[in-house]
Amino acid sequence: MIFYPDSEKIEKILNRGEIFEEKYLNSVIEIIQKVKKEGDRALIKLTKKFDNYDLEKKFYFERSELKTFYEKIPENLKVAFNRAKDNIEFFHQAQLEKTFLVESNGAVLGQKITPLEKVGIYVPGGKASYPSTVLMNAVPAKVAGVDKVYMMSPTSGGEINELVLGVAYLAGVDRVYLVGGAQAIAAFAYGTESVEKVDKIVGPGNIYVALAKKMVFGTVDIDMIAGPSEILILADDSADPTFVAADMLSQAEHDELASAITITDNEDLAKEIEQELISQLFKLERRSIAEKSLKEFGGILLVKNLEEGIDFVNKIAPEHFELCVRNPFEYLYKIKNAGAIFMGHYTPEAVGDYFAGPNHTLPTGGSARFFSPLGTYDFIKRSSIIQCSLGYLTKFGKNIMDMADSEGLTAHRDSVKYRMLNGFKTDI
Ligand code: HSO
Ligand code: ZN
Repeated sequence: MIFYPDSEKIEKILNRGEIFEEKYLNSVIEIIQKVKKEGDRALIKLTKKFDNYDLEKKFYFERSELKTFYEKIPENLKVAFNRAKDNIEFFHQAQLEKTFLVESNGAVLGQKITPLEKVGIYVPGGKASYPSTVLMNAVPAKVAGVDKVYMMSPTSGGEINELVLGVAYLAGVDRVYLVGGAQAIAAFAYGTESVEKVDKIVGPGNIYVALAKKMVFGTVDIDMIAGPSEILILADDSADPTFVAADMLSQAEHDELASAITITDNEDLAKEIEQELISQLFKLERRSIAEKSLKEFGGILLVKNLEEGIDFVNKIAPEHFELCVRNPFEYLYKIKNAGAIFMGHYTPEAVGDYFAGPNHTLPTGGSARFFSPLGTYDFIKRSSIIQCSLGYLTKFGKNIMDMADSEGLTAHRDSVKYRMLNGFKTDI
């Protein structure tokens, strides 16, 4: 499991975001067109075909119906999810952007913040149906002031994840449709008789969902294209191999395509982590998934020194990054590309996955180079504001007219000129 900077594995890890498969594209286009044309009828047919579920029995749950699922949640979980919700709310409130006005050269300039009106959240079905993801997607939307939050989640073979529905109530979701796949994304983007068209679609999904989101982008906004989950750990000699191995496995167990890597400059530690991985893997419920993931995209990268390690961190641009070192704050400023940074020996990624407050929807596949975590800024838009006076135009009108002339746009020039000439009539 130990590998070195010159090994082939590095290339594979650096190119991990490129698993976009064109062979799915045609069927996604077909599904989108069908939903656009036939609306609910297409959703009913496709859901029968792909999920073996009859939407005509139950198409969606209204908020009032979701409440019964919330009430059924066992008490210990109710406490945990409520605490997590409060933490997520607190963090995202701190993230809110505000409308502002400033004065510049006598003009009033500003930026007005307006929440999106309607948002659609996609929550995968089956094994990857995580109630924590419902909180992480819906709570920031509500904190940002989104009026309607709708959710789509497929039933797997007619089975409904009741915890997901209960947590949807806790998170403030208004309605849950029992629809999945590319057809769910198309319904959100174009609307059907039963589905209200939304302004933005967020949430993870399989390759069909990801491709469909890419295709409807522009008709609606989307958050990002999320791929398999990843963790990268930078460990120095102070790291505990048991903790490091456990954190690697916590990511590897998500998906066979997940990536779990530790970078260290300490050979003894590397060997100890390897031993720990083997013994902890043995006890894991999802052993076969974690094992495959480690083999394909995981391992321990032994570097000359931590400086070289940090270069790799920034190149890999991981979704989750743990600084398992003695003084994590000494390294923080050197980290340029990472979705979430977990500091020190007592911050396992799971704390962030479930509970602390920052979002667990994070950029994967190296896209932390340019994407940020999901946040309240994803659920608002900005409008700029300008207010001038006659005095302003008297002072700067000539500059503006000269610029308009230089572009040959005389109507632009005249819109300033008329005001300068007639200003005494309108400047009130
Ligand atoms: N690590 C996942 C989130 C998650 N973990 C949900 C557990 N449940 C992607 O960030
Ligand atoms: Zn996780």
